[in-house]
Amino acid sequence: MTETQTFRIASIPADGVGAEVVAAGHSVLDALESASGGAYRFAWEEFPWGCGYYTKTGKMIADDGPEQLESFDAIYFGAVGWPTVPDHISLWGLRLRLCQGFDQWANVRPVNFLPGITSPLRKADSTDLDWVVVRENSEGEYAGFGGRNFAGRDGRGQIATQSAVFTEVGCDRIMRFAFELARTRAHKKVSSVTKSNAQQYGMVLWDEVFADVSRDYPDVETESVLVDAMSAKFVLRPEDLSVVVASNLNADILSDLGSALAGSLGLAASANLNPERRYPSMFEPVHGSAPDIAGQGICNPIGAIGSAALMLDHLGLHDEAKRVQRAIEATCAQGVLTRDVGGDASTETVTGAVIDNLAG
Ligand code: GGG
Repeated sequence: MTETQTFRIASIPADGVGAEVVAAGHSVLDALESASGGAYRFAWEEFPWGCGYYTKTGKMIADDGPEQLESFDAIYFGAVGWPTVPDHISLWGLRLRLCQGFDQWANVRPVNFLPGITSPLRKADSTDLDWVVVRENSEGEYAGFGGRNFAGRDGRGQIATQSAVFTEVGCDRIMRFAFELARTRAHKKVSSVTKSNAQQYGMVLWDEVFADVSRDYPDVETESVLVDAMSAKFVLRPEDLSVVVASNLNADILSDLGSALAGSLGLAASANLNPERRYPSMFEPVHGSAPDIAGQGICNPIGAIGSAALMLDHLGLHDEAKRVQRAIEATCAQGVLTRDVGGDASTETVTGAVIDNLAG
């Protein structure tokens, strides 16, 4: 008899709809586990961190939170943010603390164009589109450099600075990551995005490193595009894109635009990867905590379930990852959709349909 392989997963539902979508992904993995005939099991441990924890303790995560998470095989995350806690405190206190603390420097955000979902792009059928946004996840505009000074006598003289930090090593590794990814795809192309005409130091370094790294990948088509032009290109020339690599802030904005163009932010999955595998990687839907619909059982679980598929792939369960992705596609094609994508199904109904479709 072969031994059961155990994967230890830390779940952090955090805030708002985070709990609902993490529960959805958890049940999909439970269903896979039950069908695996004992080949593998997921050992889950849930952590109560987030804005509720902050209200009780003044902290978004326990002091020794990172140490508690370090030995897990992966982290499955929901969403962070709640109106009672300033967003910069909740984001820095939890999501960014984990991404930066665990050196998850590559944030992979596939843009999922799914059957049965109407994209606002002009193309009637957008399922032939296939983009991945690769977000530099450790520095850039999110380096956390800056400060506030000079309140002045009347309290109106404040100066705030916020510096972006670009290191040659940071640029080089994210670009090589994007090129390696492009090599695995049908459309072997990397589009690099900056605003290097206006931001003449860090983003010019980014452009120079991109040109250097490109020379090592002559089989991959390249382009460098300014972020404003790239926003227009997402809408007007969508078939021209494959892998898009950008800094922390630019990629965050472009991936939201991409998922809105695919039909809804609720569809978008992501992986915060520590490619060296020294620390656990973290998988989460791109969307936030959506306080306006939290607790109503109507949020879209597809982004979180897609993130669970990315987690399976990372754990080496490649066939299972494909099965989950196919089940997502079948569910959407059947028209079992939450209201953000034009349906009226609940979170639970969509999750149940994905589980039913795992068998297909
Ligand atoms: N699941 C992703 C999430 O909770 N995002 C919250 C957010 O505000 N993110 C902003 C960012 O990561 O830049």
